[in-house]
Amino acid sequence: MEHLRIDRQRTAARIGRDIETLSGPAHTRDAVAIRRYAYTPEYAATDAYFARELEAIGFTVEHDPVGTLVARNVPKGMPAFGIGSHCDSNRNGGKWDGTLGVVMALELCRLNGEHGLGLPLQLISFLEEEGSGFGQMLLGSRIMAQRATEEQLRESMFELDTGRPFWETAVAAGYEPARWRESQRVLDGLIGWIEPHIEQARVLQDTGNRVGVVNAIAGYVHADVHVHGRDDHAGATPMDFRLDPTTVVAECVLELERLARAAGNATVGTVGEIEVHPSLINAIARDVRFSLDIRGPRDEAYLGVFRDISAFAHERAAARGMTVDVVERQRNPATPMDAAIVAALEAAAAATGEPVLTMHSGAAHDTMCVADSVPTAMVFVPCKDGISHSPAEDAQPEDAAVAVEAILNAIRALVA
Ligand code: HGY
Ligand code: MN
Ligand code: MN
Repeated sequence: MEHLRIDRQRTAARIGRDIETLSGPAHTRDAVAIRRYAYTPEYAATDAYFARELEAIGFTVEHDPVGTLVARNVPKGMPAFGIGSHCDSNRNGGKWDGTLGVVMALELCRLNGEHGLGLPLQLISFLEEEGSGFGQMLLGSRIMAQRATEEQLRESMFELDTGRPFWETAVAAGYEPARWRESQRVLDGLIGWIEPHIEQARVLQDTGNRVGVVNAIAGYVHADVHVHGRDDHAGATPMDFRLDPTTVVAECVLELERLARAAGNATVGTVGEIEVHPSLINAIARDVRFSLDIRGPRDEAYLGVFRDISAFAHERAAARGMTVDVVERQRNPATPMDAAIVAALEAAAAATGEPVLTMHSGAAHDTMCVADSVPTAMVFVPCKDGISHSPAEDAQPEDAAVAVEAILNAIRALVA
């Protein structure tokens, strides 16, 4: 099949315009970072932007029972090729993470019409990929892949801003979480899925490549460690009489670093959240909660780190006369991409004439959940110095345009 060369300048300009629009004040709850998440006006404004743009080019737009956007140019259940990502953001987010993927998918839908390709397409913009609303990453795609239970959805997920249960918040926003199981039907009939995304690391930049073809996504485990001590006077309590939970946290943070390094295999461990109660300068803490985010391309390696740091926390707390609870939030296994889709992307990306690299993703993506039932792969766009989950995140629409051309041609080959 002849490679279709698109007008990359026009595509880059449209992508740049979409990204700038979606970085405006109506689309973020923060003046510096991009901050938008499920069931907020800013998220609704962004979702509505995509719905309008897609309806304007003849797509029907719906939402699954919890609010994931689904747009089609063919009737439900008919074979289609899936494209998309997420447009919610990290609470300290940048313009590009997730949103660029949905914008690129929208641009693919535009080009499909303009070039009269007639490709059957289904665009998905997943709810709550970042977990910024409820602390639950990949929530929309886990619901679609049925990687959550009704009990979890009803009982153990709470809005970070208000403490309100997820279920109640979804209902108040006009959705029907009771029908959450029907969300899996969205994936029916999909012959493949490609998620465009910024790399969120600096391999493409440092190796001079313009397109990344992702062949595997690292797995992860998320958990909270609650250390229980005793609140006491900071001045009057002698050092020997203290049950200070912050000492256990300090030892665990350094031990996690040691364990992750020792595990090798690109294993990483992060303590991103530390919550001290009562958090007063002149009071010894009573309780401290800290988060664990442990990942890697080999499940046994990072899960081994999770096992060892949990044991370490218990051992160090006991040695200091305190107790610990380790509560797992969720886990998603390391996920290989589909070889045929990876090969089609490699061929199409090579045909763009730009340098291409096949690589794995250290970041998690909704594609991990789609992969259960649909052949999947991802395409990375370089991002400046690998910075992400930061307002300093930056990427080039011109690079995204090359990736769009590659994906369009790969889908043409896969659907033919
Ligand atoms: O954290 C992640 O891997 C994703 O960016 N939410
Ligand atoms: Mn993302
Ligand atoms: Mn992210």
